[in-house]
Amino acid sequence: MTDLARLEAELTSAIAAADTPEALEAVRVSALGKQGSVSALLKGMGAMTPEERQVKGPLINGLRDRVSTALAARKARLDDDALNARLASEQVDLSLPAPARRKGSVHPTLQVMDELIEIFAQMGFAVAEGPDIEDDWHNFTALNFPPKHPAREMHDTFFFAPGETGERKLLRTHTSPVQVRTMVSQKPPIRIIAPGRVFRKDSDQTHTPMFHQIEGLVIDKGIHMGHLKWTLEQFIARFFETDAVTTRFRPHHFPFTEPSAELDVRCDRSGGEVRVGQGDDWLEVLGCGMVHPNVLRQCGIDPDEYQGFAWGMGVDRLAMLKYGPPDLRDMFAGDVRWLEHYGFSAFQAPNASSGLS
Ligand code: 2NL
Repeated sequence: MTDLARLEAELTSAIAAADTPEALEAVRVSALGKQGSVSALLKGMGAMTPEERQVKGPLINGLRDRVSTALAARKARLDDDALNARLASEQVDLSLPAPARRKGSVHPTLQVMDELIEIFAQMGFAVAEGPDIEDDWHNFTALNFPPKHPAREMHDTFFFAPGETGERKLLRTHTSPVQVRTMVSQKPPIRIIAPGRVFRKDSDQTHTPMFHQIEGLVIDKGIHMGHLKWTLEQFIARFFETDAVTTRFRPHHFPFTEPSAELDVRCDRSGGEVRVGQGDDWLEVLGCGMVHPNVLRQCGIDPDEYQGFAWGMGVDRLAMLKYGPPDLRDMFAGDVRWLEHYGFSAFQAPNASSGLS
């Protein structure tokens, strides 16, 4: 038996005998490590005559290749065995009953989302949806945000890396692109609400990088601020379940509406929580306005023929107001104890006959 054949036989049996990853690694180091037996043979080739190297080179390289292959195969086998052992010891019995206390519940945000959808459905609005990943045109340009305008930065947008065409996709910063898509694809009259997740690069006590919005849009002939005021006051009375709603429209600015306003409702904060329908404080509920003629034009609607109003509101904030979870960040922590406390039964979805909440 040649020295090479003997070394190969030794290494092969050492590899087969290694029964832990550590033992196998020790064999690898003893053969292919810096001071390893096979490495020494490879180094030795430098000192050979060309003739000798022509004969021994292929033998040594062949040995190195076979040892590497055997090490890799053994490693795969040991990893497999380790995984199988773990799977066997960590078995989960899926037939076990769930603990009685851990029943699922409906998150306050989605409960309020359902209430809002129910209210507007009764008023004749259809629900429209669109993608979370949007392009610059639907999220900004069509909504009358001028190019490079700081308002784009104000929205703290999450941008994706530019694609092959150089276009940067983004996570929608509001649900308005859903209304844009509706205006582009449908003829007026339009009466829709767009509920959904929106994303802004913002995180502190009162902001989370993902939150929920519902926006609404009405487009028809002869639409004016009176329609906006009546619709939103009706909505607020139903949502806060009181007839005693007093509202206040404060002038505001949005690029996509003109005129624009923020809508406050009269409330009472003296008892620690907010009560709508009494008191002499004000609670900001939503932003709204008449759809800007530039937005109508961008979406292929003639502003001389059609007018519209739109509004938008934060659903998580409304859920906190109505159902009292105090900290916005807890809303998305996924803590089952929190959900047990603030969650709703899935069997009590809001509907017209049994009441909203
Ligand atoms: C807010 C304010 C608002 C809109 C959203 C809108 C959409 C289109 C055209 C015109 Cl397509 N307007 N949406 C209008 C006014 C206010 O949201 O404070 N949201 C949380």
